[in-house]
Amino acid sequence: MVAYTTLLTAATTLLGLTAAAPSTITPTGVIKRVFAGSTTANNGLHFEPENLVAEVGDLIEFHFLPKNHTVVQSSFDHPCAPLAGGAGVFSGFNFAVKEGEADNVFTYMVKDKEPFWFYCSQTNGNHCQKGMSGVVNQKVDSGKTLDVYKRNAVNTVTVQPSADILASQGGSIVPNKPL
Ligand SMILES: *[C@@H]1O[C@H](CO)[C@@H](O)[C@H](O)[C@H]1NC(C)=O
Ligand SMILES: [Cu+2]
Repeated sequence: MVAYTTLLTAATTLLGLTAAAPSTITPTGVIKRVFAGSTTANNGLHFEPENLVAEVGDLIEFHFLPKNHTVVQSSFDHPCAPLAGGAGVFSGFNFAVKEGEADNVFTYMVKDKEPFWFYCSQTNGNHCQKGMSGVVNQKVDSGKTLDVYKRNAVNTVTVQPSADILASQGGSIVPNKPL
């Protein structure tokens, strides 16, 4: 929170918009857990749940099940590719695990009510093309649904968000605490 506020303040100063009110996100305290991988659905290439509704300030917390998955923020228009501009959320390949859950989880805070598309960027087995993607706050009426995203993903080639595959951004890697 502190870093985020500071950044916004710095950007505001830079633009000379001193009158603009500093916008900060108030945490709701709500944590929504998503499991990356699964022993059942879609042969494990799945986020559960994969279609979430969340409020600004909610934390989305990814728990990684076996294999070697990631979470990458995407756009509806370009499935299996990171958000343009390089500022999207990325967990990094930091959660490979053979059984149970990875020792750490990846969390990010919901910043607005716009759809947040995400996919797994594991190319070994083409996870995204096989349906390992999800969305927070999709707009059903727009026709931009997760079903369509998945259909469009089939013929894409996965793009990694950065050359350094461990470099997570836009969220936090924290210990996986038992409930
Ligand atoms: C996880 O997957 C990435 C990308 O395929 C690979 O470079 C990395 O070595 C893998 N890590 C482990 C621990 O298997
Ligand atoms: Cu995956």
